[in-house]
Amino acid sequence: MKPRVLSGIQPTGSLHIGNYLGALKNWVRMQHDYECVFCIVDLHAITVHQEPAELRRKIEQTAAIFLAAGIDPKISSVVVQSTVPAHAELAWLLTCATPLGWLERMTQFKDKAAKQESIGDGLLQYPVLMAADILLYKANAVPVGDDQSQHLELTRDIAQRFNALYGDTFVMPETKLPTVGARIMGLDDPSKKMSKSETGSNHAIGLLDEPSVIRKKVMRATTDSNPAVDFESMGAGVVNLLTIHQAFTGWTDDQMKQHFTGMRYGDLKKTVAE
Ligand code: ATP
Ligand code: LTN
Repeated sequence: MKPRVLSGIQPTGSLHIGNYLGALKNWVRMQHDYECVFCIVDLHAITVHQEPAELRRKIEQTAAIFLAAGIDPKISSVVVQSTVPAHAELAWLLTCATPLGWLERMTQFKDKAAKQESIGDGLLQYPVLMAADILLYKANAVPVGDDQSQHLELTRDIAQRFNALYGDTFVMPETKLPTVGARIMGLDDPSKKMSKSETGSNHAIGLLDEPSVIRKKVMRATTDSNPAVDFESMGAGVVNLLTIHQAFTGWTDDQMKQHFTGMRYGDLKKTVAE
């Protein structure tokens, strides 16, 4: 039997190249070696308010993007989380085995809570539901971007605790990060992770953006005060543009250095935009 993969994306906002390079691209590659379940996690999406009609539209759009990116429904399962009640049921059982302090320490909770006027309990429980998604399918591997590493560690902690309390029940899942592109940063502010929930018009490159829009966004990306690429001293914006290029092309570090050393930023941006 092939080992199992489970991963998920929230049907919120517009999917961007961070979602593709951090998650989707790896999913497409792994589906031949693993038995895969890819989840559209609408129950996670409603931890912050969503308009019901818009959420339904986003679920369909996310499914279409999965297929367009190369997820093959003949070999992989695509699941809308809320259609399988066992996700929420297991989440409750795991909630009862999870100390509150573990959840309050999660950085995503702290970041998202800081942006809300009143903090819903769902936001705190979010990683327990994520643990349920993974443990329910006895997934061996979970391909995600770097921002989810802490949630994966928590998943293993919850599984270990549950197994210790009730006997060997859950498989320990392994985190699978891409070697390049695990954390794509915002084009407008390279100190922040590219994210669907950031509203700035030059923040993210959407998977559904027109080529002309993508070019404009890349040309406007924040760099640093050097005139040209110097691999010994680069600001985060330049590192980000090079990372995006490397993740899409699959070039080695040596190829990157040979091609880009000394290149002026205008030309670097033109190359990345193409
Ligand atoms: P939100 O801002 O609404 O939380 P998001 O952009 O973080 O959304 P998610 O649906 O939470 O997107 O994430 C889906 C997948 O994409 C996860 O595996 C996550 O790790 C990955 N991912 C999200 N943003 C990035 C990024 N900037 N770089 C690499 N991977 C990312
Ligand atoms: N929290 C994840 C989405 C997610 C997920 C999962 C990822 C929900 N359930 C299970 C991997 C496995 C995020 O990317 N924000």
